[in-house]
Amino acid sequence: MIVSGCPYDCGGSCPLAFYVDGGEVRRIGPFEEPDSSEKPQLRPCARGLAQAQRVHHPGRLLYPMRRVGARGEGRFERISWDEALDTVAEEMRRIKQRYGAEAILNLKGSANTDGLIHRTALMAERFFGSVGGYTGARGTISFEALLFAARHTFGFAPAPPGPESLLHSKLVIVWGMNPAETVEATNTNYEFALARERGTRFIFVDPRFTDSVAALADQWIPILPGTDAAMLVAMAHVLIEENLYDEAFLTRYTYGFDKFRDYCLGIEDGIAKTPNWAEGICGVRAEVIADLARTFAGSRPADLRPGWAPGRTAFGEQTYRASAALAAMTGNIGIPGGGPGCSIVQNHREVLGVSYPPAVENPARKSIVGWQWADAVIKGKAGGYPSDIKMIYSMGGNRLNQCADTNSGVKALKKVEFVVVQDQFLTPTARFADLVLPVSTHLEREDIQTPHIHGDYLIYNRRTIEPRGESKSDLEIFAALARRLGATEFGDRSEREWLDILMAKAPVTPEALRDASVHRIDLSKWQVPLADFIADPDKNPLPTPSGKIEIYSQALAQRQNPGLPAVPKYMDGWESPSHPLARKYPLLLVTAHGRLRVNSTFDNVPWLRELEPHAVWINTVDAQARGIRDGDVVQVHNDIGIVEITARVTERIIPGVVSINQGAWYRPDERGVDIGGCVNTLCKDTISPGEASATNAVLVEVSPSRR
Ligand SMILES: Nc1nc2c(c(=O)[nH]1)N[C@H]1C(S)=C(S)[C@@H](COP(=O)(O)OP(=O)(O)OC[C@H]3O[C@@H](n4cnc5c(=O)[nH]c(N)nc54)[C@H](O)[C@@H]3O)O[C@H]1N2
Ligand SMILES: Nc1nc2c(c(=O)[nH]1)N[C@H]1C(S)=C(S)[C@@H](COP(=O)(O)OP(=O)(O)OC[C@H]3O[C@@H](n4cnc5c(=O)[nH]c(N)nc54)[C@H](O)[C@@H]3O)O[C@H]1N2
Ligand SMILES: [Mo]
Repeated sequence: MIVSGCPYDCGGSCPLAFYVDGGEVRRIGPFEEPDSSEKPQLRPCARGLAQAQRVHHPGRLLYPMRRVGARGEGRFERISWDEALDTVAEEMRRIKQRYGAEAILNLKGSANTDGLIHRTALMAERFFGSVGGYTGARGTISFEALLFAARHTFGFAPAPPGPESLLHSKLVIVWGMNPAETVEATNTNYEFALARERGTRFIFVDPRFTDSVAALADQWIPILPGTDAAMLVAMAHVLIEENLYDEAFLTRYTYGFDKFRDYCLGIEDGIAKTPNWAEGICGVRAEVIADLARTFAGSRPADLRPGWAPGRTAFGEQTYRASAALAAMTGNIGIPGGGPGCSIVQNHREVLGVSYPPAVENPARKSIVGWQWADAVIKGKAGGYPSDIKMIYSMGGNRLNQCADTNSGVKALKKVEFVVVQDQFLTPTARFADLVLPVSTHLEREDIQTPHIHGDYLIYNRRTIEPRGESKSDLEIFAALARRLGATEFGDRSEREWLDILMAKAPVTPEALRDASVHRIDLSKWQVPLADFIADPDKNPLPTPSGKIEIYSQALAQRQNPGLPAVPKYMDGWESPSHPLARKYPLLLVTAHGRLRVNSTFDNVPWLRELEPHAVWINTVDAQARGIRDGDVVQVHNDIGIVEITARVTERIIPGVVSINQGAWYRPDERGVDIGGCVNTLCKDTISPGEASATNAVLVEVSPSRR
């Protein structure tokens, strides 16, 4: 038995016991920490336990390969590593000389998020920075809207309340979050269940009756996606009208509440944001909205906890600006059991005494919004983007599949002069490569991993099996390329040398951690975000212009962008039921993260596919109106694409909304219909004013398949 970790980008971070025989992983189980009686087990999920089928999958890329057919056709021939690396280095040199370094797009992905050495996105930036520069893909597709709102409200992004804080909550409002399926941290779901067992009330606001709702909810409030800000400002209206807000808290800790009050009451624009007003937008009955506002105000301490999905909508920022305002109005910020209403992953690397390899700046200083890469490639400088991309280097991501508008992604991949993909599988993106470089998995190399949310532990990633075929780690590949390109800044260190450097300040040595597998630290000090500020706001001001929680953001006021108002506001998205397009495409699509995959990773694992068919959820009312029965093959379509998929007719989603989990592999057939069921065939690449990807609340129609 060999203990190692699972560093994928699912939010969790788990140690696992691997039973290896004959050089192959035969069985995987959970890891029991010998002296962790006080701590709950870091319990792995189905994906972690099924990963032997991924690592030993017959489709693993084993050798470098060169394209032989047309681009995208998927035909390749095996070549040697020397030839592959020489070709990549030559192409990079040629493109840089001819067009400048900015013509190379670093299309990094989030594959390995927890590894210190092998964290894919950081390694790609280090490599491309050290070899002369690139056009970067900026932003965090997961939660850009939340980050934007947090920075303008608190000056930084607070962590979510820790598990010990949660036990004090009388009420948790889980808003667009599904921890029973979509992992936040390894044990979030367990922590919620524990709090509930001890008496905390849970209310879920989600268009879907998710497994989390089934397991944890005292109440389920279904809502139309993309309209959360309307419901939140209506709740604020109730608190104001019924004088249920904490005036003393607002005076001491916040800035500009009066302007938000004026907006809610309609003093600013003549429209009072009453529950009746909101009902017409978000589909939640006015009494339910008013009740929720009163319950929230009457249940202190309460944690209003929005997930990240509501932010991946047209004006996603407003949800979190509004939820933070509500958390402040109810005096729930900085107290045990409360919450800031707007929080984000927190990696406790400093407390754990570990670091990443040093960053290398991008000498070309050019970047595009990461999820608009295809549009940027197609339109280039003439379309207002900062560079004309001639080469795409995709590493640790499957961005054709994972960014909105796959059909335009195909055009972009066909347009450039050279495409390199560095992956473990021939993904939809890799099919378009001119050169494919096979990468080893985390089980075939060594690293340390830290969870990115409230992780009070380090895990040693042991090499469990030998690299499959001729696959190499990203570190080896980039180091070999850096040598060929004469770049020294990337460094030519072994994994062991890196570990000594990155763990120099850690409480354990790499050897001791390797023996123990997991090392825990005490995070009890970090349970209550913003506690210091609340304890003494003069001594510990926030990094906002006023030093306080900015319900009215001075920085946003200066920007004078109507899409980014200074106080939280509801604005009608460009894909909403009131949009003219809704006459043609009347259903709103949500694209959640499911239990079968980590984004598009694991989509090819048979055991996981057996758990649940990939399907579109559609309400019985909507299905009947279209002559669709459960199990029928249907087409989900709009102006940019068509997905063919099985219908799951269910009451678990509200009428007017359909849902397809993101991450299934794009597979267009000869008609141009995506029979793989990739949601991004339907999502548009339009971004929110704060640059968030808007892949939730997308207008579509569902029709019986004409086949
Ligand atoms: N199992 C698993 N876990 C994962 C991942 C994975 O792929 N698989 N991916 C990880 C990653 S990269 C990320 S960024 C996070 C994502 O974490 P989240 O963004 O929180 O997760 P989602 O599953 O997209 O959405 C959560 C819930 O929000 C609902 N929802 C969608 N749109 C709206 C809306 O407009 N309003 C409201 N109120 N609800 C809405 C969905 O129905 C869903 O039930 O998850 C991480 N965890
Ligand atoms: N419609 C819609 N689209 C979405 C989302 C949504 O909610 N809705 N969510 C978005 C979110 S939050 C995210 S984070 C993105 C994720 O999108 P991506 O960052 O593209 O992540 P994955 O799809 O998991 O692709 C990771 C790829 O890296 C490969 N890989 C795994 N380990 C390694 C490694 O060590 N090295 C290398 N070189 N490759 C490796 C895997 O085989 C896989 O092909 O998707 C986004 N796309
Ligand atoms: Mo993400």
